[in-house]
Amino acid sequence: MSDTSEMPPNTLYVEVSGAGIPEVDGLFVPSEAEPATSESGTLSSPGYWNGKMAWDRADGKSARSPALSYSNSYRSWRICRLDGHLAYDCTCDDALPPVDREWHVYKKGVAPAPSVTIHHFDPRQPCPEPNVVFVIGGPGSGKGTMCELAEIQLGWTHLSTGDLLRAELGSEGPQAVEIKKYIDAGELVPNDIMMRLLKESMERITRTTGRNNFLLDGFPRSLNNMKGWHEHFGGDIALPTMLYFECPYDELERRVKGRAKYSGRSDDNLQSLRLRFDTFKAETLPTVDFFKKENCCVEIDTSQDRQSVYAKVVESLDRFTDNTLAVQPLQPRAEILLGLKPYPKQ
Ligand code: UP5
Ligand code: MG
Repeated sequence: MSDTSEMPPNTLYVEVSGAGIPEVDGLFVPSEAEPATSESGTLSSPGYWNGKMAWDRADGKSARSPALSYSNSYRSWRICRLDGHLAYDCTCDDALPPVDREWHVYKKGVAPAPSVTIHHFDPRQPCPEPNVVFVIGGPGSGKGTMCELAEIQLGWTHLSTGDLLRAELGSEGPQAVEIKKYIDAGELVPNDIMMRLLKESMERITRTTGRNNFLLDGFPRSLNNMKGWHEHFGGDIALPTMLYFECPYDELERRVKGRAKYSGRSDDNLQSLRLRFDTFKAETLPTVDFFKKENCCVEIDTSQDRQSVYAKVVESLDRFTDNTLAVQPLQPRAEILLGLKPYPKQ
């Protein structure tokens, strides 16, 4: 694993699609505008404007510097056209230009409306390598709960392979029928589907948010999955660490029965649970043995209470976790996941 988590997401790539203003497309780098007083009276410093980061076009073609910056007066992020006039804006207080919502087209009259995608990394360059930790355990062993906590509290990105598959089902994509067949039978979906979903998600997240610490919840489920991993992510890269959640079957059954009352999952019933557990023993445990032999497995007893389990997870992720996030107070959702506050009524 490479420690690219230290790499600040300071390069933005703006991509306009539809009938937008294509001249706005391109790579943006931290602004070198001379310190000046902005329209709201805030004194800027190099690379900053109105107290937030600001960018210039990398090709220097814009008549205005910074060409992408925040306006305090309008409380919005703004991207300029080459002539310096406004092209797109997005009203919000976000610290960085938002990458997860539509930007407003400043001058209407273009139809259909374009959408602007901001990549934190130039998509023409290879995507920075992800830092990956695998999280494996039986159905109901607490993978989703602990990964969600690590996402909220520690800034890791939680990617549940099961959730990726369910999202694909929900979107009724071309492979939805095939995926449903495997999930309902408690069997593993073929490698090519799983690898495509994983690779696309990780790249999209890193390129648009700059985040590249990933917890892969529920992967690898089999030695065959590991083969697919090496084929798609390279055979030479170091083996990721695996967190293995050990929990006895009776406890798994008790938890999944409890979750079935509200989860809406088609596989949260006793029959599917037994099939999933059989698949886990037959297919997944051999991968755990493999990681143990390679000295890359951290075993955690997850039959313990949530707070004890979480403390072990924090310790295991310590090396790649942003220290400033690690010491922040518990978020309200984290208090619920840790059992310190009740779940909201469904
Ligand atoms: N809970 C959690 N921790 C607790 C604790 N310490 N003490 C007390 N209670 C605790 O937890 C389950 C329940 O237990 C929750 O109610 C929680 O509050 C409580 P959860 O965190 O949801 O457990 P998790 O391990 O995530 O259980 P899940 O059922 O999601 O695991 P599965 O591995 O079975 O499900 P997944 O969604 O990963 O996969 C579903 C299917 O997708 C598979 O069966 C397979 O068909 C397919 N799939 C593939 O084919 N390939 C893949 O790579 C991935 C999935
Ligand atoms: Mg889960």
